[in-house]
Amino acid sequence: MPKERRRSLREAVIHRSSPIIDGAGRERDGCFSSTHICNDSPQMAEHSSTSEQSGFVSDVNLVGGRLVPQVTITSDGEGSARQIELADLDAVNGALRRKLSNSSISSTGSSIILEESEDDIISDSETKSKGIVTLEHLGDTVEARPWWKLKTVVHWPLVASQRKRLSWIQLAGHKGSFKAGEEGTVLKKFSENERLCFEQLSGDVLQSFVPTYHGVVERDGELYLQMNDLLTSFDGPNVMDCKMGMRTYLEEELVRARENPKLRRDLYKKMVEVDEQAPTAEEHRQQAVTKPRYMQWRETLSSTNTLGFRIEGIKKADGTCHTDFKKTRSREDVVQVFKDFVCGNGSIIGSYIRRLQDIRHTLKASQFFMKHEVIGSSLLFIHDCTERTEVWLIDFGKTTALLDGQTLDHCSPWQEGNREDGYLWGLDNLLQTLTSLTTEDL
Ligand code: I3P
Repeated sequence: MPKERRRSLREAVIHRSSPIIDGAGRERDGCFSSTHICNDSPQMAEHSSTSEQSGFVSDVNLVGGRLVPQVTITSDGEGSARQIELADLDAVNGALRRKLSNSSISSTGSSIILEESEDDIISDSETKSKGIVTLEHLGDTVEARPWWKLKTVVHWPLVASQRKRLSWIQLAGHKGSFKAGEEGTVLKKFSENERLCFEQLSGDVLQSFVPTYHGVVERDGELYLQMNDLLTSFDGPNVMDCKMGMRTYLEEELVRARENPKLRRDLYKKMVEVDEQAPTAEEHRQQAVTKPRYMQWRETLSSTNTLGFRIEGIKKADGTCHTDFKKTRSREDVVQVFKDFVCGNGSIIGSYIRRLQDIRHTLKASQFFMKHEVIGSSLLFIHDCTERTEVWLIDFGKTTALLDGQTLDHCSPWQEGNREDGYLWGLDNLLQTLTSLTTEDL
């Protein structure tokens, strides 16, 4: 599918019910086109003849059996980020959500669609792997700031010739999802799930443990969530991303996957890179696996299933970046990684434990936490040479509200339907693991 076509398919759709306000509080016109229900298929660029025969259905248009309007945004040209009012987003009727998984727990069946990867709000040129990415910074004051960071993205110090280019190290998540924001902030690609979470976290006891949220902004025709850069106040930060929970996919993803199974070649390739023996004979033959199959394999390979968390990536102050923790599974493996991360400094471990205890205490009191299935969210550990430490809750793209009246304890075993995520169980295991470290010879 041509690039332009794919881009228009993933573009957001907003029914304009109120004006867009620019930074100076003036009403702006011509920013958004009118709403339309788009029946184009947003699926992968390539798909097999099988999928053509089976006539696949657009899962952006049909999310969980509901029709989802697409949003068309027309940029009004250059520019810096503009604040988007809540009313504009409300008009989307809760439908503009980051597309979640669209594959199947079964890797067999004639109606399974074969696809390379899932492109949703991620632009065509952006891939979804981890590693170094270079982003254009649009501001003028980059050189004044030694570090930029949000969530799982960390940048290298600038050299003179790179004044306005930032090299970022992405420890986890979708590459290409971030842009530098105004001073001290970063922009993350818009996700309705995540926006709702930030809105609902406002006023919740957990608020002080998540990055300060500054609302939705539009830049170059794309929507972003603006939030504080967590690294600005650190002097050469060391950063670790720990993905929490015993499960990394939503129940909703499983349901959708059953309804519309797809095979993914990219996930097969990632699987084989780690372990050639991992795919079944059938998967080898198809050279593809379904997303739930891949996600479940990742969970058993790492400590997600056994400990309720896993280490996704580390960036150290010396510039080294490590993202190969797919096989870090046992408690001993985790201990070793933490030891290396803090360079054997027991005082830093002690501070991390205290902060995690605060987080645990607050989670137990949080209405938000009680009423959400928290999937794919991470704890971001940060410390520097002054032994300053912080731990933040980040990444709510797959954190989803429960039905009215339903609550989770975040400890009970998961059975499909109960939506338990094992977050607190994982946090307790993490606390125990770190506590064992302080009693060991560091
Ligand atoms: C990715 C990881 C992400 C997931 C992504 C996977 O695997 O599990 O959490 O994104 O799915 O490819 P890995 O860590 O091995 O690279 P979501 O959590 O958003 O589903 P994707 O390829 O469909 O983006």
